[in-house]
Amino acid sequence: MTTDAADAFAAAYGDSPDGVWAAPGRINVIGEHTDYNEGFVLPAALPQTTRVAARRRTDGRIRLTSVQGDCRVAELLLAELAPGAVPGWAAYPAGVFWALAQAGHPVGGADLAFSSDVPTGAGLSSSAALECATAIALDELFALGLDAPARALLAQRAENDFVGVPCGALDQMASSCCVAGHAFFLDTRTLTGRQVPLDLPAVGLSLLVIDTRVKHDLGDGAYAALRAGCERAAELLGVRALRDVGIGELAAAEQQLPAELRPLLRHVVTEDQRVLDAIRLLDAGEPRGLGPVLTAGHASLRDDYRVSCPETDLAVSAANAAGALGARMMGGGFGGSVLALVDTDRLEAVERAVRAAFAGAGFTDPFVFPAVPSQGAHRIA
Ligand code: GAF
Repeated sequence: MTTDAADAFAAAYGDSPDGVWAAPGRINVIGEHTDYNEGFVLPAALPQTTRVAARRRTDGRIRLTSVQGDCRVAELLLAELAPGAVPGWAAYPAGVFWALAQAGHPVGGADLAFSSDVPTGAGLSSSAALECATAIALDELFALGLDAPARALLAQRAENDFVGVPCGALDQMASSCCVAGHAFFLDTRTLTGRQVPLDLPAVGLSLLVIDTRVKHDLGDGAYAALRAGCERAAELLGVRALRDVGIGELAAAEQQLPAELRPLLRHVVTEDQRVLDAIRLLDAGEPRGLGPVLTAGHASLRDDYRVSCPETDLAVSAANAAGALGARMMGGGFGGSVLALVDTDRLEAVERAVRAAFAGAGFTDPFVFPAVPSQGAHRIA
């Protein structure tokens, strides 16, 4: 099987790879900013993937190239990898080598060539796709025998400790562990979960992704500040994480916090409840009921967590006004993508209405595509 990553590999290194692997971006049906509060999430993998063609080396050298990164080759030494030392996109795969080595796994060097169609900075986990593709490739090249959750946690460690972004486990667990045709209900405290069938086309529904093209950057400090605010709130409340505040205890807990931390608590507690509501609806065969849950999630991210922006707000209101059952922004926020639940026969009308609203507001034309729940990281050649 020939792939764009294998072609890039041949062009960069003049040979063929030992194998080619792919890891997807993700949507998140509901459960935003709950993962680092040890709460619940409900992602599904996208068909868009990052592919990596890879060949094992035994001399500790690492060569990295990417079609989207101008095909220049970055050369690194495994023994010299250190947090903060690798600039740009190469930090993500380099971080995975580092995390594996730190955990005592016998990895050597490797030549890798990447190609990706996961939109970057769009709240669709392009970074996790890059990390998880690297993790599965190295796992198999060096016969490490890891399972999908273990690879996800090493990828998260790469992002936390090597790249320096204090993300939770949502993105890497989704990219590694999702199953085609399903959403993945995950408890991020216990890292246990279950695959929930999500065959929306069978009931005349579709999930639409609206990438506003407003690029977000989790490394710019705002995400870390929100996480620190949640941790401070948990400390003041005397709980391990905000996950431990039940919805029935919310009003009393708010009174124990300074005003600026109350909205963070409100979002996290109500968002965990929305994930449980979504699961109940899916288990009961009532997927249309997800619509209001999504829109309530957006209001909470906009008004309490304050990670929305004019473009995501407009995408949500325009989609809903055009007949979407519900919509919300996804991911870290400050830009990125909106997910809308739409009757399949209204897809075109909703897309048209959102584009027209963006044009009217003078915003960049959004990139709109249907989300089809797809396979987590796997080998393709
Ligand atoms: C980003 C982070 F990487 C995730 O861990 C998660 O916190 C998400 O923002 C918000 O739900 O994607």
